[in-house]
Amino acid sequence: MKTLLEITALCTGLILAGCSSSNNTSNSAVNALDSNAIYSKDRTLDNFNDYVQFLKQKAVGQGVSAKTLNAQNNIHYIESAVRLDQKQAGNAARLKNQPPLPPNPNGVTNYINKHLTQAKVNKAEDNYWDVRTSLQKASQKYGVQQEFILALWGMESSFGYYQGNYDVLSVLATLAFDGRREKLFSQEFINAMKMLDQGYLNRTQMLGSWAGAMGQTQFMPTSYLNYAVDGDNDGRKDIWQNEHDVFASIANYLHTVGWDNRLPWGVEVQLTQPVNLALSGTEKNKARSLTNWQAQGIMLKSSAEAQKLTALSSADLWLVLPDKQVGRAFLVSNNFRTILDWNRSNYYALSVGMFADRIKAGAGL
Ligand SMILES: [Ca+2]
Repeated sequence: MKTLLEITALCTGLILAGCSSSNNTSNSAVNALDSNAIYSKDRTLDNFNDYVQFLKQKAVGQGVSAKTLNAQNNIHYIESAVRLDQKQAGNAARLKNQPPLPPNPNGVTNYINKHLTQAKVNKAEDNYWDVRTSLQKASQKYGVQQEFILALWGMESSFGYYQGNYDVLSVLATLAFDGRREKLFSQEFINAMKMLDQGYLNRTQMLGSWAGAMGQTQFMPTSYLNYAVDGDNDGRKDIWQNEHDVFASIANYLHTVGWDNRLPWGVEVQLTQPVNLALSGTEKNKARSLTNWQAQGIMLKSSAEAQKLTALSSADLWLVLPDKQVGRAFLVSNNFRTILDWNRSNYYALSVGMFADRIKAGAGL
C-alpha cells in the first residue's frame, strides 16, 4: 500500500479538482495504483470483481475519493457490450487483414443515404422551432453556427431520443477487462468515477450506450470532463435532460477544438484532371489555398455552392477523397477537421456537414 506521501506525489502532477490532501486521507482505505499498472491475473469471469477493484485502485491514484469508489457496488460484466465491441472490431480486422477491397465509388453516398434521411432533416427542422432560443444562445456564446449544433444533436442521439440504457461503469469495466482497448476504457472508467466524485450526477443517472457514451451529446466521460458546460447557470452540466446544457456543451466542444463560425465546413468539388492521392487528407501540412487547388484542376461541382466557395476563398483548405481515387471529392475547411476531432470518420464528418447545410436551407438560417 502506498503511503500518504507517495499518493500526494502522484497527485501533484495532475490537474484534478478532487486531488487534495483531505481526499488522500479518506482514500487511505483503498490502495492507490499508478495508471500504468498492469493486471497480471487471468481474464476469467471469476476475476472480474477483482479487476474492478484494480480499476478502483487506479482511480484512487488519480484522486478519486474512497468514499465514492466504495459506494459503487454492483459493477457487473455485460456480455452484450463485448459482443458489440467484437463485432465492430471484427469488421475492422476484416478490412485490415484482407487485401484491400476495390474502392467503392458509392461509399460515402451509401453512408449518407443511410444516416442522413429526409425524415431526419424534417425532424431537425421541426425541432429547430422548439429549441431555437437556447440554440441561438449557445451559438452566439461559443461562436458555432446553429445548424451544426442541431446536426450533431440529431446524429448523436436523434435529438435526445436515443441515449442508451447501459450502466456506464459496468460497460466501461467490462470493455477494459476484455482487453482489446483496455487503456482507453480503463481511463474512461476512472473519468466516470471522477464525474461521480465531483457530484455531476449520481450512479443511477449514469446510463449510456454499450461503449459508455452518455446523454444527448453521447459524450464519453473524458469528453464530459473536458467539454460539458452549464448552459443555463443552474449549477449543473446536464447533458441528459437539459437542452441548454446539451447545446452549450456541443458548441463548447467545437469551439475548444478550433471552430470558426465564419467558415462553412466545405464544398463538393470535381477533379478535371487526376490529382495525386498523396495530396489528399486532413493532416495539418496538407492545407493549401483555394487558388492552389484550382491550379490543379479542382472545380466546384455545383454552382449552387458558389457562395460557400467564396466564404472559403481565403481559408486553409484540405482535399478529402472519402472513397480514395474513385467517387466524390470535397474541399474542406478547418471546421471539418474539428468534426473529425469529435468522430474520426470522414463519412461521419461529411454527413454532419451536409446535414447542417440542409437544416440551414430548410429553416432559412
Ligand atoms: Ca445546467
